Amino acid sequence: MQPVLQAIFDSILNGQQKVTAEKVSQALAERLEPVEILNQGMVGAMAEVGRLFEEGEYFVPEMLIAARAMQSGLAVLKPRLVQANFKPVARVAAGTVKGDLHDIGKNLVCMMLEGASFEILDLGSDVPAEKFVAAVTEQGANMICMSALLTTTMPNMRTTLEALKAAGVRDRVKVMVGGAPVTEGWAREIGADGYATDASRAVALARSLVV
Ligand code: B12
Repeated sequence: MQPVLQAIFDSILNGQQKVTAEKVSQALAERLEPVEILNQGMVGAMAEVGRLFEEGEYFVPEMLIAARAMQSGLAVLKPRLVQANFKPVARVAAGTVKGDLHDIGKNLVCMMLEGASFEILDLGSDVPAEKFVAAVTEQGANMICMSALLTTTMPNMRTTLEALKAAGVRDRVKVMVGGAPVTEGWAREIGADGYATDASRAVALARSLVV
């Protein structure tokens, strides 16, 4: 790995917010591709944080400060991932489902979609089904992106799909799901329109769903 990418990786593992932001700026100044910085330096580091947590070397506070460092790096990267967009392709309501506070992956999906000319209504994290429904009925969203990082919150994706049906608006929206524990099979089982493993594939999927 390039030294600056290694430095970004290490600074996220160590939860150094300021260093992460500085090193991401440095990598951009060195003309590294934003997507390379993101995938190798940053997303790779979060996967390592997850591994350390599983092995009992990291605990929630370490995960939290690593996540903050990741967010500070993403703030620097965002303008380069999101280019000026013109006519929106679709209006996307995005959120992490009820009970789930993990928002880094959802934020990345939003950034990449925004860069691909989708209009984003970011509903945040811990989003109840009614809020997704209201985004469709009151704000005219025609696509929904639901993220879940916990096996215990995945069923809330199904709850949202059921609420959309109950409100009579299921056929007005395309529903995409994702997050580490989510699979293609799960997406099919709950009746979502699509699933993607990462933010770049989420863009390709979203494009295929709007045409
Ligand atoms: C950072 C982190 C946290 C932070 C979150 C901070 C934040 N603002 O997000 C904090 C410290 C708050 C946290 C808390 C908890 N966490 Co946590 N956390 C993580 C960690 C290390 C990284 C997650 C992350 O950001 N990954 C990086 C992003 C970029 O990846 P991603 O989210 O998967 O998103 C990508 C794709 O999945 C996809 N995608 C995501 N969303 C969507 C949506 C759509 C529509 C599409 C198409 C694609 C898509 O695209 C994204 C970009 O490529 C993971 C480990 C892991 N390997 O995932 C554990 C992990 C998810 N956490 C875990 C646990 C257990 C918890 C806690 C319960 C711990 C506790 N005892 O309190 C709490 C739960 C809090 C809650 N109610 O939500 C477990 C979950 C286990 C399980 N099977 O359910 C994991 C897997 C750790 C582990 N190995 O055990 N956590």
